[in-house]
Amino acid sequence: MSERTPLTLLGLGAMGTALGRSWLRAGHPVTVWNRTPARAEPLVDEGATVATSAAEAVAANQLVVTCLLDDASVGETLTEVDLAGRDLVNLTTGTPAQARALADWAAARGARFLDGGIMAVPPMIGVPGSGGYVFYSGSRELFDRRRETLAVPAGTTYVGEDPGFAALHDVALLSAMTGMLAGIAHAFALVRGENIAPKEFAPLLAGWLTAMTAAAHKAADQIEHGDYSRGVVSNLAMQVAASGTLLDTAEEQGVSAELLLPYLNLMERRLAAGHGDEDTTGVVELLPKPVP
Ligand code: FVH
Repeated sequence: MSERTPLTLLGLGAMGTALGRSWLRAGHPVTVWNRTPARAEPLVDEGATVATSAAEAVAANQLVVTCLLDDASVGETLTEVDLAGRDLVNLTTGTPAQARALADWAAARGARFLDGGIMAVPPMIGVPGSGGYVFYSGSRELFDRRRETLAVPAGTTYVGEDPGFAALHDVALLSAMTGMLAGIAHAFALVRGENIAPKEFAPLLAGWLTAMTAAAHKAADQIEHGDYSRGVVSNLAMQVAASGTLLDTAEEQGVSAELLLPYLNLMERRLAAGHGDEDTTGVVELLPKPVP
C-alpha cells in the first residue's frame, strides 16, 4: 500500500495533466475528474483513478486540488459539491479578489483553503531544477501540513495568510514579464530586415535584460525608503532626453513606437512635475489605485 498522500485533482488541461503526472510518478494515489472525460485517459493509463463526477472525486480524498481554466469554471465545478472537511488547494489562475472570495466561499462550506499561483509552464512541472515554482497563500497551517505533497510538481513559496497574495504575486510577476516581452518585440522589430541574424542578436538582448534586473532591487530600496533619488545613477531627466533617440530610431527604422510610448509618456509627466533628479521608479506615483 502506498504511503504517499492520496489526492483528488479536478481539471486535466495541459497544466492539470502535468501536475497529475508528477504526483503519480512520485507514487501518490490520484483521483481525477475532468469535464471532458476523454482528457483523463492518459493519466488513467498511468495509474490514476477516474471519477464520474466532481462530487465523486472530491468525496474520494481529503486533499483536493483544482486546476481549471478560470475562476468561473472553479465555481461551476464546485457549486454542488460537498466540501466539508476538505483541504482545497486552488491552482487556477485568478485575481486576488477572486481568491479571497473563493476562500470565504470554501470556509462557509467547511473547507480549509490555499490559493496557488503557478510560475511555470507544463514542461517545467515535475522537473527538478527547472526553476518552476508555485506561490501559495491562505492557511499557514494547511500549507505546512500539505507542503511535502505540494512540493512534488514544483517548488513552493508561501507568501502569506491573505488568500489573495498568491494571485497578487503571480500577476505582478506576469505583468513585469509582459513589459519585458513588449521590449523584446520592439527590439527585434528594430533590427528585423537588417543584416543582423536574430540568433546572434538574441544572446546580446538576453544578456542585457539579465544585467538590468538589478533595477528591481534598487526600486525596492527606493520605494521602501520613500526616496526615489536614493542611489540614482541615470536620473529621470537624462532618461527622458535619451528616450528621444529611442523614438527617432524607431522612426528611422519604420517601426511603430506604440509599445514604448505609454511608459515614456509617464516618464515625461513625472519630469514635468519636477522630479528630474529622481530615478524612473517615481512613475509608480502616477499609477495610483483608483478611488472607489
Ligand atoms: N498552461 C500554462 O502555460 C499556464 C502556466 C501558468 C498557470 N496557468 C493556469 O493554469 C490553469 C489551467 O491551465 P491549463 O494549461 O491546464 O488550461 P487548459 O489546457 O485550457 O485546460 C483548462 C481546463 O479547465 C477545464 N474547464 C474549462 N472550463 C470549464 C468549466 N466551465 N467547467 C469545468 N471545467 C472547465 C477544461 O476542461 P475541458 O475543456 O477539458 O472539459 C480543462 O480541464 C489556468 O488557470 C491557467 O491560467 C497555465
